[in-house]
Amino acid sequence: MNLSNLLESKCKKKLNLCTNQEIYTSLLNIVNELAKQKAKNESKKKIYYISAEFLIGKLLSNNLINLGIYDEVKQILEENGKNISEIEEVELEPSLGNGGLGRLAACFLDSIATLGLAGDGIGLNYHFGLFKQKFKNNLQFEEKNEWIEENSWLNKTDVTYDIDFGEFTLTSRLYDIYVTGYNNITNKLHLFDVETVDESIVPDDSIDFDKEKIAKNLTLFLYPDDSDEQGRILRIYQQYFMVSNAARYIIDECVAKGSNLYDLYDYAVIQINDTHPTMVIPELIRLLLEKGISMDDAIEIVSKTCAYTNHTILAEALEKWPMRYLEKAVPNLVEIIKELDNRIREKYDDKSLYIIDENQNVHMAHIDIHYSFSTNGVASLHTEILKNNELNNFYKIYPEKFNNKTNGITFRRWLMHCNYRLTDFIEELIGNGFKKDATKLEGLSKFIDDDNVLEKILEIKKENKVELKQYLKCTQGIDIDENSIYDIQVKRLHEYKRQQMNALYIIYKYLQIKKGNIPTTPITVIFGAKAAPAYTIAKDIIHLILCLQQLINNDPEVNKYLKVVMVENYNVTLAEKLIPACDISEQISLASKEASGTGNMKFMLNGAVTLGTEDGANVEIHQEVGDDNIFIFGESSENVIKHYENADYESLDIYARNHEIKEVVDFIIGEELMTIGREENLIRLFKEIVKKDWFMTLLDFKDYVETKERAFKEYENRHKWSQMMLVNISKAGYFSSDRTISEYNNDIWKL
Ligand code: 26Q
Repeated sequence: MNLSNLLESKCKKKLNLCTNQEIYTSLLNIVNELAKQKAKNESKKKIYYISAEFLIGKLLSNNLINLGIYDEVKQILEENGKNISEIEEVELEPSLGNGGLGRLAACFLDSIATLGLAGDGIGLNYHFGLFKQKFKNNLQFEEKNEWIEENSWLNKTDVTYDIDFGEFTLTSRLYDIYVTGYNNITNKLHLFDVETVDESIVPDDSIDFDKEKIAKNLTLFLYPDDSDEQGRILRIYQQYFMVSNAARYIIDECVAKGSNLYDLYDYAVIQINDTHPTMVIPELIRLLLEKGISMDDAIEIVSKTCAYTNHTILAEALEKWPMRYLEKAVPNLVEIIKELDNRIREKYDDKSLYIIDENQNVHMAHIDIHYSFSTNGVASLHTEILKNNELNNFYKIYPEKFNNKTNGITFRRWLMHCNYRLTDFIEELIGNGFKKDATKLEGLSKFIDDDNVLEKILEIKKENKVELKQYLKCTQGIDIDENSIYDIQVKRLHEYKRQQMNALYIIYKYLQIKKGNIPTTPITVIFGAKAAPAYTIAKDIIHLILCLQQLINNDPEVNKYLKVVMVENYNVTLAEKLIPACDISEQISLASKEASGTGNMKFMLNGAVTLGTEDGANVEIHQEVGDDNIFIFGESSENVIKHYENADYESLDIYARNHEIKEVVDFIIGEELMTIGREENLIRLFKEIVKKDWFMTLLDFKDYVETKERAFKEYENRHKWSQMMLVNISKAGYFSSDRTISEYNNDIWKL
C-alpha cells in the first residue's frame, strides 16, 4: 500500500476531513510500524547508555526524516490542504530531560542508530518530568508538565521486575520508544516505570506531592526538590530503581545471547551518564554475587563493563550521598560500597581517593573512576581541567583511563529538521553528502567570495527571523522587529552561565540609549531558561530579566532600539525555532566552568556568530573558525582557576573602583526597577553580585561590553557578516554527534 492510502486507511476517512490530531495519531502509528520493521543490529556486543535524562524533543518529524518519508508525507498532506508544521504542533514534547546532559543523550541515541551500532538508552519514564515554567508578576512559577497522551510514542512491554528497597518492594514495567537511525537501523530507548505510580497525588497547576509515598511518586518528576532530606532520599530511590532495572535487563539480554556472565563485557558496555546512574556498579556486582560469582571476579567483570562520563566541574554538582540515606533506601548496596571503599583504602593512603569520606558521605564519582575502565570529559579543555586539577589525584593513578570525547549534536534535528531553508540551499551548493558525512560542509568554503551565495544566506536568516517573530507573537504575545539583531542566550539558568552578565549589559545599553547613544541597528536580546525550583539566586536573575523586559519594552524612548524577550517554558521545541533565527550566540560562562556546551554548536551550525569566553567547546569552535569569525572575551580558564586557588577575587573592588560598572549594578536596586519588581529579590541579587559574585561576572564585564559592541559594529557590514556566517556553517562538521559517537566506539565501546 502506498503511503497516501496507508494514511487514509489509518485515519478511516478522507485526509481533508481529518483533524490535525487524527492525522498526528495516524502518522505516529505508521512511524511505529515502520520503525519496528526496520533492521536491528543483532551483533554480540551492545552499548547501553544509562541516563537520568533523555531530552528527546518531539519525535514525529525527526522519525519521518530518519525513515526517509518526510518529504512524501509533507506533500501528501499539502495535497489534502494540510500543513505538516500544524500537525507537528499537536504533538506534546516529552518531558524527560532538563538540559545539556539530557539533550546530549538524545543526540547520541540518534547517532548510534544512524551509524548502525547496536545501542539502547535506559532511563525512567517520568510522568511529569521537568516542570512547566510559568511567569506571573515577573516571577517563575512551576507547574506539572503532563505530556503522556493516550496515543504516545511509549510502547508497553511485558518486561517487569521486582525491585527491593530497604522497607518495601516495587514492581517495575518497561516502556520502549523506537529510536530510528537516519536511513539505518532501529534501536530502543527503554524507560522503566513503577506499576503503582499515581498521577493524582499532584494537584493541578502544581509540583507539590507527598514525598514519602514512594510507590506512587517514584516516576512522577525528574530531579524532585532535594532541599529537604525526604527529597534527597527520594532521589536515591529513583536512581536505584533506574539502575537496578537496567542491570537486570542487561544481564537478561546478555544471558539470552549466550553470556555466562564471566564474559559480560563481551556482550555489554555500559556508559554511565554523569553520576546519577553510578549505583549500577554496586548493583551489578550484587547481582553477580547472587549468581554465585566471587567478589573478586564480580568487581573485575563490572569494572571491565562500565565507562563513566563526567559533565561538570562544579563541586556542588558532584553527588555525594550520606551513608545513612543509603542504609535506609538501598541497604543491599551498603556492604558492597563499603567493600569497594576498603579495597581503595588498602591500596592508597590518600584520603581524597576514598569512596566514603570521614563524614560518612559516599562520593559517587569516585566509585565510577575506580571501578570503571574509562573516564571521559566532554570537551578538550574540560578533560584537561579534570586531568590537571579537579581529578588530578585520580589521573595520577589511572592515566590510561582518562580520555576526551568532545560533544556533538545530531544534524538531522539541528539542521535538516529545524532549518529546512538552509538545508535545501546547502544541498543546492554541495549536494546531499553532508547529511551522512558532516565534514562535507567544508565544501561551502569555496563560496566565501560568491556574492549570490552570501546574499542568499542573509535572506534565509531573515526568513527564519520573520518566522520566529510570528511564532513569538502567536504563542507569547510578544512583538519583535525582524530587522533588529537577534542576540540569544538559551540554556539552563545557572550563575556560572552568567545570564546576569547579559542582563547587566542590557542595563548598560538602556542607560546609553537614554543618554542619546543610539545603536545603528536595533537589538533584540532573547533569553530562555528554567531555574531549578529551589535555586533562589537563579530565580532572582529571572526576576531581573523579566523586570527589564517590562521596563524597556514599555519605554517608547528605548523600545525602538532595544527589546528584551524572556520566552516562557524554554524547551527543545522552542530551541528549534530560536536557533535558526539567531544572529549572535551568547556563550558567556566563566572560563573553566562550562564543561562543553552544545547549544554553542547548534547556533554555529545555523549561521550564528558566537560571542563567548574561552570555555568548554567554545575553545574548539574558536580553533575551527579562527579569530576572525568569533568574538572571544574574558579571563582565561588558567587565571580563573588561580583566582579560586588564591581566593583573591573581590567583586566589591571592581564595583567600587569602576564608575560605569557601579552605575549599572546600582540600577538593579534603583527606582525604575524597584517600582516594577520585588525589593526582596532585587536586593538579594544586588548583594550577591557586589559581595560575592562567585562566578566573577564583574571580572569580565568590561571586556564583555567592549566585545559585544564590536560584534554589533561588525554586524553593520552585511557582506563580511555573511562571510562569518558561512565560515561558521562550513566548520560545524566537526561538532556532529556522528563524529563523537565514532570516537566513543573506537576508543571505549569497541562494538
Ligand atoms: C546533581 C546533584 C544534585 C542535584 C542535581 C544534580 C545534577 C542535575 C543535573 C547535576 C547535573 C545535572 C546536569 C548537568 C548537565 O546538563 N551538564 C551539561 O552537560 C552537557 C553535555 O555534556 C555539557 O555540554 C554542559 O556543559 C554541561 O553543563
